Amino acid sequence: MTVLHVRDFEIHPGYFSSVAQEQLVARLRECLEQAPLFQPVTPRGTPMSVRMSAAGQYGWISDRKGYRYEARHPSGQEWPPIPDALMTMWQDLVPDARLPECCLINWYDEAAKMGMHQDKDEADLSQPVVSVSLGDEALFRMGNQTRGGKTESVWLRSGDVVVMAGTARRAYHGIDRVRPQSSTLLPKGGRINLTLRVVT
Ligand code: MD6
Ligand code: FE
Repeated sequence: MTVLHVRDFEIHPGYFSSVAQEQLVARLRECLEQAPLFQPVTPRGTPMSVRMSAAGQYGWISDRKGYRYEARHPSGQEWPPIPDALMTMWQDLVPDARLPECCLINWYDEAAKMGMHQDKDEADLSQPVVSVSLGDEALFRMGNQTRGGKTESVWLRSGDVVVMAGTARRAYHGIDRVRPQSSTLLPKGGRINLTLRVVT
C-alpha cells in the first residue's frame, strides 16, 4: 500500500476498502446507540461545530469546566468498547505503541470545521494518534509545533488513515472544510472522523 509523508504526518490513502468502511460504519452505529453523539461547548461556552462521542476506556469531553478525558459519557453510561477493526488497524500501523484507550468519534456536517489545534490532553505524548476518515472529503491542514507559520493541506477521503507520531504528534492541525456530497458512504452525508489515542 502507498504511504504519503507530509512533514512528519503519515497518510495511508484508502487504507480501508469500501466494504471495510461499510462494516465499520455499522459497528459505529451500535456504539452510538450506547453513547449518542453530543454537541460539546468550549470552556468559554461556545458550541463546537462537530458533534462528538467516543469508544474505549475514556472519552474526551469539552464543557464549561474545561477539556478533559472522562471514563463515562455525559449520560453516566460507560463508553462502548473500541471496534475490533480499529484495534487491528492500530496494531498494523503503530505496532510499537501502547494500545489505544480512546477512540474519539467526531461527526462533521457540511458546515463543520475544526480550528488549528494540538492534541495534548494525553499524559504520554510519545504515543501516536491515529485518525480515520469516513464519508465526505475534508481539507486537512498541517502546521508546525508552534502556532502560525507555513502550512500544507491535503484532502482526506473516506477510508484514509493519518498517523500522527514523532514531531507530527505535537504539530498544529485542523479541518478547514468538508466537501458536501463527495461520498455515498453515509446515507445522510457528512463526515465521521475517528481518532485513536493512548490517554494515560
Ligand atoms: C480530522 N481531527 O478530522 C482531524 N482532533 O481529520 C482532529 O484533529 C481532531 O477530530 C481532536 C479532536 C477531534 C478531532
Ligand atoms: Fe486533532
